[in-house]
Amino acid sequence: MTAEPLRTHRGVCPHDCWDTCGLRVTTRGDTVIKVEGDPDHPVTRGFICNKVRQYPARIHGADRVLHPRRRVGNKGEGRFTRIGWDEAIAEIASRLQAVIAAHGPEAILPYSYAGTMGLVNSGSMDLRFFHRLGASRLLRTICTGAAVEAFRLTLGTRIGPDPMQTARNQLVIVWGLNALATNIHQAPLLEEARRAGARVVCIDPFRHESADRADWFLRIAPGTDAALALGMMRVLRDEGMVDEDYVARHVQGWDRLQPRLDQWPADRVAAVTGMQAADVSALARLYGSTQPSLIRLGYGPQRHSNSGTTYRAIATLPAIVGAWRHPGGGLLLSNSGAFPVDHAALARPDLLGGRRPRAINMIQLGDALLEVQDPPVKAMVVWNSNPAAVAPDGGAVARGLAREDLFTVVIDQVMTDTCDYADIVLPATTQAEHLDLHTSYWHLYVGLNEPAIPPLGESLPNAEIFRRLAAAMGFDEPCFRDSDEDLVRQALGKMPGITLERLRAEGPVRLDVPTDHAPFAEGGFRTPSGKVEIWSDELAARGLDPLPDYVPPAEGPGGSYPLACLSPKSGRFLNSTFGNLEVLRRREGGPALLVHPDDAAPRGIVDNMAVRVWNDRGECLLQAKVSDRAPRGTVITRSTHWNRLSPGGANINRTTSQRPSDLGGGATFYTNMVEIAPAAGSGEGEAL
Ligand SMILES: Nc1nc2c(c(=O)[nH]1)N[C@H]1C(S)=C(S)[C@@H](COP(=O)(O)OP(=O)(O)OC[C@H]3O[C@@H](n4cnc5c(=O)[nH]c(N)nc54)[C@H](O)[C@@H]3O)O[C@H]1N2
Ligand SMILES: Nc1nc2c(c(=O)[nH]1)N[C@H]1C(S)=C(S)[C@@H](COP(=O)(O)OP(=O)(O)OC[C@H]3O[C@@H](n4cnc5c(=O)[nH]c(N)nc54)[C@H](O)[C@@H]3O)O[C@H]1N2
Ligand code: SF4
Ligand SMILES: [Mo]
Repeated sequence: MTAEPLRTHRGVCPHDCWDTCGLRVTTRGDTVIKVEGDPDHPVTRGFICNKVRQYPARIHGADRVLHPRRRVGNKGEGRFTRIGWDEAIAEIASRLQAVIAAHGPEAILPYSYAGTMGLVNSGSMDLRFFHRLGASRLLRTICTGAAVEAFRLTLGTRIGPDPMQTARNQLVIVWGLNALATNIHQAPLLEEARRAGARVVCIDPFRHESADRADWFLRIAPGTDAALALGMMRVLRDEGMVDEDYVARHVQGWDRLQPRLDQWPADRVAAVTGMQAADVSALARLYGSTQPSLIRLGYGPQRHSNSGTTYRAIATLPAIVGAWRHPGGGLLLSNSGAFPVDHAALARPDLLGGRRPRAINMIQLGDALLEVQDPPVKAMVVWNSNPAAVAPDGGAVARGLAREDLFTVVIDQVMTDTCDYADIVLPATTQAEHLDLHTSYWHLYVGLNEPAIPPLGESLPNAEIFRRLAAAMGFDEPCFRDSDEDLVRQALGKMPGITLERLRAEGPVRLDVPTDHAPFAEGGFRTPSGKVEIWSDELAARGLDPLPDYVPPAEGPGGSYPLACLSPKSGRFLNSTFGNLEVLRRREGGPALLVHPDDAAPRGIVDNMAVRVWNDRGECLLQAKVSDRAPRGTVITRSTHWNRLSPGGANINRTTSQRPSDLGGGATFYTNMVEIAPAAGSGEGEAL
């Protein structure tokens, strides 16, 4: 028998990751044997992370869902039997119709996030279905809720410089971002900048792998960045380092901020942030005297109760020194606003037909399932997300999902923690098996993912599953018959010059943005005034503080729990995705907790000891790593491990809270005070 020939296919990584890599997928017959970085993708440049290099094991793994399944055991138990597609779709349609008849469509809750970022399989046919249904709306806040709102209010959008121009800067402040873990193509760009003479500063509570590469690591107490930003602005003002011309033309409210800056001398900033006063002043002087400069802001500092106003303060900084004048300079959080994707054409909110269903914040899923009435949530459809593992207050989420009177459908590729609670599990295709279109929230390229193999088993793309559900519900609008290619064309409708055919022929296409891109060199912010709105008329009208300020995090030292707990991302997982792959779990070495020696010693905690981590919300077991990489008073665990694969069946989200951030209703995973102690019966060297 002769072996089938090897073939390569052009793909795009679907994951919720800054890099949106171009992929080269190698197949033999219907098997994916290798996934590599596309050498021709200008940003990917032939390398990808170790996670997606394991994609063949994910596609062809033993826990892949290949057929629709119906639950036979108790909720949470994870026992299912195979059923056919027709039976599954008919059962779902009749259960949803029964819920609508008894409680109205708002008793149905869609729950999705960014398992795939593809525009065909996320935010298109799926949302059409729920809009037509009139189901409750989901506020998708779990990742960027506060930042989106803060940037909308302050800059009007999320657009920054082209990250490929990072090396043009003489100073790069990497603020709450661990590039080597979460944004691996940013790391070589920072090295390139350093080789060209730039200084790289890292501001983080966690001395992580990327902090080791910075020229200057500044440790900051969690949730205190607004104090630093205000203190920096005060030094800039007092020492005459403000770009008065830029501020006069393009900033609203600098004058009104002055009394507030008066309150932030460097020694007060130091007392709040735990930094040295001299470092606060030195950082401000460096920032005020170095151009071009870039603040590369991550999402970590934004997972706090006060992060809306914090991100307003940080977003103000580059305008004060005129950093936006320079190509490659200014502030880069996200470039998602740069892509004119026609979301309305995809999601068709007009199918609501004038109805305005209630909104449920996805970070309050526990409350939504346990407490919300009028109507209560009686049915939930989950796709592109694994809330049992990633949503905060995981104990409440698990209790809600365990409700016998809740009808739950989960669409996924593998049997996740959430699938364990499903009544029906539907099998989704992976990126190797479907067509999709991708933009990035970091770089400026659009890419088309071509399927490399046919769908495995009976799996189907999300878009097709929602087409079938729509037909079963009797929705006869033509938009429910749009093909995947139609959806790609609709998404591209407002991107002149970028077509499906061109993407197929050429591979990744750059947005029509010059290399010398300096989006706000001449102002033109997308706010009502066209300026950076330090003073926000909208916030004033809403009765909120119109100026950025430092507000202490909602849970702080002095309460019942003494230690702040951060759970930033691991380089080996993508949120909970890949958390089931043996090879990556082995490399990660199990769920661990970094504890500063001064916090470990008084509690009798030694290296490798099993520790219990708890607060009023819940608890989990982790393995202590005594290390000064964690600051005194803060413990750090990398996320997100599966509950099912964690000791005691619980991960760190048993302790995190459903409290929304000050602006935008965002998640506050990192405002989380806990206590820790040796786990009962644990001894030195005992592995979990
Ligand atoms: N390998 C990998 N890559 C990923 C992901 C993944 O799970 N794994 N997830 C993807 C997703 S969904 C996202 S949103 C991005 C996120 O990308 P990042 O923003 O890099 O990720 P985080 O881990 O949320 O936080 C980054 C840093 O913020 C720090 N931090 C926490 N609190 C504070 C604070 O109060 N102040 C300051 N200055 N720093 C603070 C943390 O210690 C951490 O080092 O990464 C994406 N890329
Ligand atoms: N403690 C703690 N918790 C956190 C965070 C943290 O830093 N600390 N980070 C938060 C952040 S930033 C985010 S963005 C969220 C992430 O939350 P989620 O978006 O829920 O991310 P994942 O855990 O990766 O789950 C995505 C699921 O979608 C599935 N999937 C992938 N592709 C497809 C597809 O094509 N079709 C279907 N149907 N399913 C698919 C995957 O198999 C996976 O089970 O987690 C949050 N949770
Ligand atoms: S997860 Fe991120 S770094 Fe890894 S291949 Fe995907 S886009 Fe690239
Ligand atoms: Mo995220």
